[in-house]
Amino acid sequence: MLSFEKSKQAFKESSQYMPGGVNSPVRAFKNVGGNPLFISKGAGSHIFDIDGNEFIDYVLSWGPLILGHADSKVVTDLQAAVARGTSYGAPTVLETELAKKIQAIVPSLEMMRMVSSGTEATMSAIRLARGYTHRDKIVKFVGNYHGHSDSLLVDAGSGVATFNDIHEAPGVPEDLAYDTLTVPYNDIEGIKDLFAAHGDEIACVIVEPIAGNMGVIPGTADFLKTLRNLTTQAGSLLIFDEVMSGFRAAFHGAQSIYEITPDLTTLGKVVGGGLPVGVFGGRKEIMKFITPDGPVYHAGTLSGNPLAMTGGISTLDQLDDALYTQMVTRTDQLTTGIKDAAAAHNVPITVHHVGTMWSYFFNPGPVNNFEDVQKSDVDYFAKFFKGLLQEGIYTAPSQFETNFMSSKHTEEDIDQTIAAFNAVFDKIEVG
Ligand code: HOZ
Repeated sequence: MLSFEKSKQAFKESSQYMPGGVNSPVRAFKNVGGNPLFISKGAGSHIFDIDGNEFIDYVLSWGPLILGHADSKVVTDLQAAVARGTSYGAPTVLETELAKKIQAIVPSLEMMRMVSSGTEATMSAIRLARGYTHRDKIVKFVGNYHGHSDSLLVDAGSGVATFNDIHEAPGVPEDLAYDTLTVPYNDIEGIKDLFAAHGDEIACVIVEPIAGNMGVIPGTADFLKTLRNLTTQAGSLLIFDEVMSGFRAAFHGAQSIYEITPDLTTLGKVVGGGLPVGVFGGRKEIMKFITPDGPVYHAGTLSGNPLAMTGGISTLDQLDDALYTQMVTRTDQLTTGIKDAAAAHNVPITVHHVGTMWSYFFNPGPVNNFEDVQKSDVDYFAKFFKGLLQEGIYTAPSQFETNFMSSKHTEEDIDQTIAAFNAVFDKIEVG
């Protein structure tokens, strides 16, 4: 048995200073057994905790680390950047350099703004959509998560789904929640009905085209096309939240898979290479509504921070189609191995993967929306998660999150992970 004694002590101490002992709730492991590991370092596909345990890491900082931990070029570039100063509060050419790279990969971002988190990106995109259309209502989908700003916490996935009743959002003014309309994910008739009733009041529809905050659930092509058509007809904006799926579902994002051009896109995670970065951008005429060109306010002391820009540039510089082929092949191998292991042990499972994103539900499926995810056996998930930890595998500590693959995961890592799944299925019986 691995010992987590030092992590336990560290958690006891951190709990005196931070609610739940953490700075972001899912990290607390509360729903899977309540003792998070405190990490001392990461290297490639592996992380190490303060007890000296080593794990193959599929959380990868919740997505950003597509090149694994402490990639040598990213580290060298950051070391050089930090020596030139950490922040200036004035423009640098690094911001334009990163913007050009992003635009080359995701061309629908004709103009963009850099921010410091995915939450800021989605919050700012929503304000822009409201300012541009002069409408207040927004539409989101049940179990999609777009960060923790007030308007977007309604019926949200991720930590909200992990710990709370998603229909409750204490602290969010009722008047604000009133303007957020929700529909089940992948529900074509539901969104058509909503537009029939409220189309001319809707500023925007925001959607995770590949949902990743209730496990991985791809939007169907018909569903996403319907969103494009309805928003165009109603004069509303379509926002693709690609904070998670950007550079992950495919090199050029989920929008390249579906061949749909949203009006606005939000990015985060990979775009900062492990530093705090978010981006919102899209059609030039809409982005021109942002201050100082236009009337919709947006600002940030650390927006476009030189270290954050360097992390993003250094990461995007190293991505190419060949690397994606390698990562997607490994993801295919792993998810096939997990399905086979579950089948050999008669465990009902649904495994989803898109590009470098993957997750599994202890649920015979199909899993197409939040209601389906809720049918999963979360008690077995919690036991299974702890079993995997004992086998040296670090996965997302919630049924409502996604696992990731990095360029540093090796065939050996994959084989070891599949062996671990088999070992845990041997030890922990379902039901
Ligand atoms: N909301 C993030 C995953 N969807 C979790 C962030 C974190 O805890 O670091």
